[in-house]
Amino acid sequence: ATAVYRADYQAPAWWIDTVELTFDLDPAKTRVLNRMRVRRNPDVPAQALRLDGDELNLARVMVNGGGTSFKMEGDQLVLENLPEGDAPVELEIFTTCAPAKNTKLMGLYVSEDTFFTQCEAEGFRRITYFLDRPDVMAMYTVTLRASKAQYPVLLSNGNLVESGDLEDGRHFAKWVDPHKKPCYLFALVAGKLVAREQHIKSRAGNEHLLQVYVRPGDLEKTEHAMNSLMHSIAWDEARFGLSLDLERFMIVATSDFNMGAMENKGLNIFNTKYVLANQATATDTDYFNIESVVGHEYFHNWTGDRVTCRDWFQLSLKEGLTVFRDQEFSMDMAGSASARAVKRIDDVRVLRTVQFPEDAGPMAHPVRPDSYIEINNFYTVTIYEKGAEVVRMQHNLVGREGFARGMKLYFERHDGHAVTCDDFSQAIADANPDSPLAQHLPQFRRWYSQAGTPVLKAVGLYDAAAQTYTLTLSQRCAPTVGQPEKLPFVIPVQMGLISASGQEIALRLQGEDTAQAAKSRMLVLAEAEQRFVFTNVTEAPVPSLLRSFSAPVVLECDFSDAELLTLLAHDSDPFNQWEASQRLGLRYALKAITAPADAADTDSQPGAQLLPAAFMQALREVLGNDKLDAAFKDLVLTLPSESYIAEQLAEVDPQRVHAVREAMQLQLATALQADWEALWLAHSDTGAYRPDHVSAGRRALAGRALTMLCLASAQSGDTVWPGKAYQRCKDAGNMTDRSSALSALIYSASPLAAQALQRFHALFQQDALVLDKWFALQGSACDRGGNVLPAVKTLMKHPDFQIKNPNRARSLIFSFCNNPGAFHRTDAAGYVFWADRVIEIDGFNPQVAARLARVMDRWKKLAEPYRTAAQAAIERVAAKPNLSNDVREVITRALA
Ligand code: BAL
Ligand code: ZN
Repeated sequence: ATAVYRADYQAPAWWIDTVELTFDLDPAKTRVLNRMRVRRNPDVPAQALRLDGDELNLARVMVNGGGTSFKMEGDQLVLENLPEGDAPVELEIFTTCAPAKNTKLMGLYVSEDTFFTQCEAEGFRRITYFLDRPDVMAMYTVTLRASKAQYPVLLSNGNLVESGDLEDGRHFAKWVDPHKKPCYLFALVAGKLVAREQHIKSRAGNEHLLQVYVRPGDLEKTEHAMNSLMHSIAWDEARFGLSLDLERFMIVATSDFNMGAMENKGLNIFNTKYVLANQATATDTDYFNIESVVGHEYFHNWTGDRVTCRDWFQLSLKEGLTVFRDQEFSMDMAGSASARAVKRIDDVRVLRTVQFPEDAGPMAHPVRPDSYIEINNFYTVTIYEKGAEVVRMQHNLVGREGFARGMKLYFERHDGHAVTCDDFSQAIADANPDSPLAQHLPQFRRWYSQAGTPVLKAVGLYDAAAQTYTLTLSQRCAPTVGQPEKLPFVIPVQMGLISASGQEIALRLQGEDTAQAAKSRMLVLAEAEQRFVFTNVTEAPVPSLLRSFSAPVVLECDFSDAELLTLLAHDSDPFNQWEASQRLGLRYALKAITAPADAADTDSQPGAQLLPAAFMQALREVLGNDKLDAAFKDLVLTLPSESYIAEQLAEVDPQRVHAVREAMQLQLATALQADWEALWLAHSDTGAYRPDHVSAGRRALAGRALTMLCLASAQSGDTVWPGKAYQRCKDAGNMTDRSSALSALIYSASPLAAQALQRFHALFQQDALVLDKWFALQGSACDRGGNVLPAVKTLMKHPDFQIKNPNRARSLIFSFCNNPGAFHRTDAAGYVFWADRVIEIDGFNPQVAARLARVMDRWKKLAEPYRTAAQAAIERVAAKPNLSNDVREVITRALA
């Protein structure tokens, strides 16, 4: 496998203007007739036409209706003798493929007797020979032919223009997509499906048909997805003036899918996980995820489909922007300021616990990478979530209205084209010439080119005599793979100053005539170090920095405990209120973890008081504060995760981290027992189920209270709370309450857990998505003396476990491997299990295997004996011949 470099980009030597595809669908052998009209790109020196293919059987090639010479070079079909000149050439290629044998789930495959496609990034070449690159955009006409009894529904992109019966019980459907598109957006679906339908009229007065296709029996679980789609359409019109450009918009759900969902033009294909929901089977989180993913795929219709990427190095052009859009959509749907903050906190938690480690590890890459071996490995949290943060900073630097103007200009300039990340930021800046973004644009673009998480250091100095407060901001960024030196970033720092009594202080920088009315403002750090002097500051303030997480950086600031308690109690920015609780929790965890060994042995024992009284009191006040939302309280009471704590350490003993965090949990459970009981009483009856943010918050807090009460009971030997949890597992009217009660029993190692698990399984054995939860709960269980791995191995033999189904593999294997306390064992058995599964899964689905391989990214930080054992496991995978490019790239980077 060889690397591809961004610097090597060249425009295609040929264009494909039109494509007519005819499919004779058969699981064993599908015949594909591909008629293309191609022409030379006059801007590029004449070259042979090189078409990409992968695992295809080539039967015939014709040019302008006659035979032609061709040759194969690797997987490419090379046509060297095409007619000279600018005239279009008619090319006809006839191939066959074997969808039933396609376990990679890329290209055309079969799932539960239904045909599906997945073409992004390079799956179309597994369907037919093509210029499989996003900058070749063509008009598609697609005819599907198949047995009418077995495949009554035949779908492809665009509009259905003709359908009818054929001989021998077969039928056909012909689809024309009115928009040109890159081949990665092609899709077809054929099978026994039913649809929920909705006719809508857009603001512009156009009629559209919306359809959500699922397997018969699942129709009643599609209402939320349909509502989410309608909300997405209305939101994009209202916020960005972007309307649906198709008569028909379809979503189809499949239970075998490598990703979450896919934005194929007009025919989105979804993992069932992000479509199906009713209150009995889906949790609040599922409901919110469905809304977010339906939104994400729909928003791609403009940011991705209408304007696409020039090459795959520009992937974040569409993904970062579309994640930003779906985050904004979810926040706008959430409504209240508090609910918006909860969503922001959730997003930042993902960024910090998954993307920051990626940016510091062997797979670190810029938001716009410079090279890759396997593009599938670059559908990462850096491209998606950090990419969204980079778009968010641009939004913040030009303001909400300015960003809308920038988007308008972006579409005016680039609609129908394949463009770059630079084109995007240029449009946003050009639409806002007086903004700090325009002022700093070349430097701002370092967010796209430099990998790594910058550290923002803040030092405040109060001068009581001069009544000034000097804030010195500086930045640094550690070297990453291939990038030893980093130049300063442009860092927007939203901030405020708070008095010891909790008042917001008016912000007036030296040289300004008057204080700004707003008590929160944005500073822009563009140098390695800058000083900001605030005047008329009458008492020593506590700085509230990086409000709403205004830049994806690590903030280093020498806050005292008292200052953090002030922020927790009084900051008007809810993100920073929460952040203060996390800094304190992290501080006490790190103190206990790094304490000398003899002290450590006692500190992490049950009953150890690792969290000081003042912090406990502050948490008690948060729990009792009627003005705070339940969801927010739940987040404040969530300790930093083991993996987040581990990231802060130079050398990690995962069992020590686990023990300390568990000791802290136990302290929260026992010391706040009366508070948890009061919360349970106040929140456990959530009434009729509605998946709105307020009642979801109440359920989340009730679930946490129950978990804490079961944990405290395990300590005291009391059986009342486990009994209540068991009862809730039996009687709950919704999946959120049921699964959180089950989780409470498992987490507290209650003797009732096994029975509850058994009942849960019996109740839901027909529901694949709920069974995924059942497996996941056990794979992510809190480890007690190494009990999780044997349980996982037993579950691998369960009749409901199917390793080839990505959702099921993720639910058990990935849950276990991402469960630090269970995975990192002194006997290395977790690593042996990991290596075996990576090798096994790579044999049939490299994309999923490579994701699992990433679990070991941070192995070099491990203390002994974990480090040596991890290395041995990774080397064992590396030594396996015939590894896929996907896994090979991840493993090679890990060992480098
Ligand atoms: N484009 C791949 C799936 C997604 O990001 O929507
Ligand atoms: Zn996307």
